[in-house]
Amino acid sequence: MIIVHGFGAYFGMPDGSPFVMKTMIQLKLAGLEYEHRASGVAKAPRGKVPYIEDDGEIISDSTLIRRHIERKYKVDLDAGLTVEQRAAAWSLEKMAEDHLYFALIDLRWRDDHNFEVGPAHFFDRLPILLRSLVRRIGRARMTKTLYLQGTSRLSRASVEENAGADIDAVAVLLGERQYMMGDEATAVDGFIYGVLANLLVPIFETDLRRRIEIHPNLTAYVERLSQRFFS
Ligand SMILES: N[C@@H](CCC(=O)N[C@@H](CS)C(=O)NCC(=O)O)C(=O)O
Repeated sequence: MIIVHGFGAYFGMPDGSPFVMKTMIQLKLAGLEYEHRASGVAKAPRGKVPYIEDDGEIISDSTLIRRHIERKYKVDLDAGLTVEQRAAAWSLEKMAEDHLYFALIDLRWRDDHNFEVGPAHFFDRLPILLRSLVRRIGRARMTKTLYLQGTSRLSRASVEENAGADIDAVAVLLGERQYMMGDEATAVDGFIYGVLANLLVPIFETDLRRRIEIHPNLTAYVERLSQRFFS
């Protein structure tokens, strides 16, 4: 059986990482069973989750995992899509992964309240004497990543405005459809669901939750996928 290594369940989400949620959904779409483990990044080959173990083979990075399962198990997670639709789905997924996602983590790691109620808990399993030190180091490392990536050089208002435009774009593209690309779920639904569901987590203070909630099609979409994949 395939093992999916992630952070484990946090904040009411099946996993603390939307990338892990993407992989979990894509495995379900491929009809493959898996065991989900809360391993964290300590043994992750690229220092990030998700990574999977499949019959002794270790694959990290959600996109490489998707490619692995499509090749090995001869499934097409975009079955039924035209070449143009596949291109649109890929662009949409990468906008969400490489832009909207960074707003999600910027709002969680940079804001003191959001950090305390959220990512600070990623360190709870550490021995008490080490916990606050490792938590500080972890936050400093993430802050540096966000600075190098560029998002945290913007004001919070600009981060939310830019991410709000992503959310509005997803809402327009979804329209009245059941899934992002039509009546059937495809690969792109994995991350779009993962990131929207995380932005809706009520303990975090962010305008982006309200930005999603003004689009009833988006809240219905998140509810529909929660029911189908994680109920
Ligand atoms: N490109 C990677 C991104 C994965 C990623 O950024 N994972 C985050 C969690 S959402 C992580 O493991 N971060 C830990 C770290 O950077 O130390 C993928 O698609 O799997």
